Amino acid sequence: MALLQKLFQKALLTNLRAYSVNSLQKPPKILITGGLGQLGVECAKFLRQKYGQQNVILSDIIQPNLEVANDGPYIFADILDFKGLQKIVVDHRIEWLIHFSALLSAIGEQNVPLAVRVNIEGMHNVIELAKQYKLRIFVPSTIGAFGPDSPRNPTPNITVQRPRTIYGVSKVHAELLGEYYYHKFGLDFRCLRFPGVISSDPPGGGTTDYAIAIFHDVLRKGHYQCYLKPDTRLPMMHVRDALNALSEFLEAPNEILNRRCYNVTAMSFTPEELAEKMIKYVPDFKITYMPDARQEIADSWPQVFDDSEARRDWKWNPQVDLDNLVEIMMREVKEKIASNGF
Ligand code: AKB
Repeated sequence: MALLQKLFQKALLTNLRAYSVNSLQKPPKILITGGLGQLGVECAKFLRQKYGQQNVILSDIIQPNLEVANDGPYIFADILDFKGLQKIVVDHRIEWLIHFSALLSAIGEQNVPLAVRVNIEGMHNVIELAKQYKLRIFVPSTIGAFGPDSPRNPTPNITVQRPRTIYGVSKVHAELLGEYYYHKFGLDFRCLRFPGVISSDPPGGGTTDYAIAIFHDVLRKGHYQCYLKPDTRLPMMHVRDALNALSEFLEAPNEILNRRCYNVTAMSFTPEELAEKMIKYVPDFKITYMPDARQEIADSWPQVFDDSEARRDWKWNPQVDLDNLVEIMMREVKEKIASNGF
C-alpha cells in the first residue's frame, strides 16, 4: 500500500512538473528586489538563462557597476516606496517577485531601526503589492529564524522559533505574514529558509560570512583571523545549490507543496573543518581565532538543518558538498582576485 502510494505520488509529481514547465512556455516576468546583495546578481544571471534576458529585472537603490548594468534590465526600486513599486509592477507586467532586500544578522544588530524599516516595513509593502497584483512572491528566510530555544541538531521544519536578532525576528514575521496571506487571500507566497550561502562575491554583513571571507584572505594574505570559535558548527550551501533550490521551488506546482516555508541545506561544518580542507590547496596557510559578538548569534542558531520535508515534497537534492565547495571557491576567488584585485 505504502509502495503504491509512493508510486502514485511520483507519477503525480512527474506529471505536475511537466505541466508546470509546459505552462511556463510564456516565461514569467520577474522582479528581483535588493538586487545588489549577495544573491541578486547571480540569481538574475541564472534566471535570465532560463527565462530570457529581458524577463528578469534586477532592482536596488544603489548604482550598479558596468558589468551588472550591461547584463540585462536594471532599475531603481525602493522597497519603502509603495507607489514606486506599483508603477514598476504595472509598467513591466511583473508576475513573480523575488524579494531579497534585507539587512543580515550582524549588520542588523548595528542598526536596529534601519533593519525594522527595511526588513519589516519593506515586507509589508511587497506582500500587499503581491496581493493586489496576484504575484507569486518568493521571500528568503534563514537559519537565523531560529533561536536558543530551538533544537539545534537537527532543527526540523516546524519547531520553536524564538530568534534573538532583529534579522531573525523580521524573518519569522515574514514567514508568518506570508503564510497568513496564503491562507486568508490565496496569495502564492513561497519561502525557503537558507543556511549560510557561500559564493565568491563579497558577503554582506552576516554571521556566516567567515566562510566566504576566509577564501579571500587566505588567497591574498595566507592568513585568516576568524571571528567564530573553531568548533562553531553551522549549516551551509554553495550559491549554485541555493539558486537551484530557489528556481525549482518557484516552479513547483502548488499541489505538491505541503508548506509555504521549507528548510533547505547542503552541509554543516565548523571553521576548523573548513580550514582543514583548504590546507590541501594552500599548505602553509594560518588561521587564528578571535571570537566577537557574532559568536553569540552563531551559538543560538541551528548546527544541522533538517530539510527532509523539501527533499520529500519537491525533491530538493543539493549537488555541492564540502570538497566541491572548497574546490569551486578556490578557483573562483583566485579568478576574481586576478581580474579585480579583490
Ligand atoms: C547571516 O549570516 O546573517 C546570513 C544568514 C544565515 O541568513 N548569511
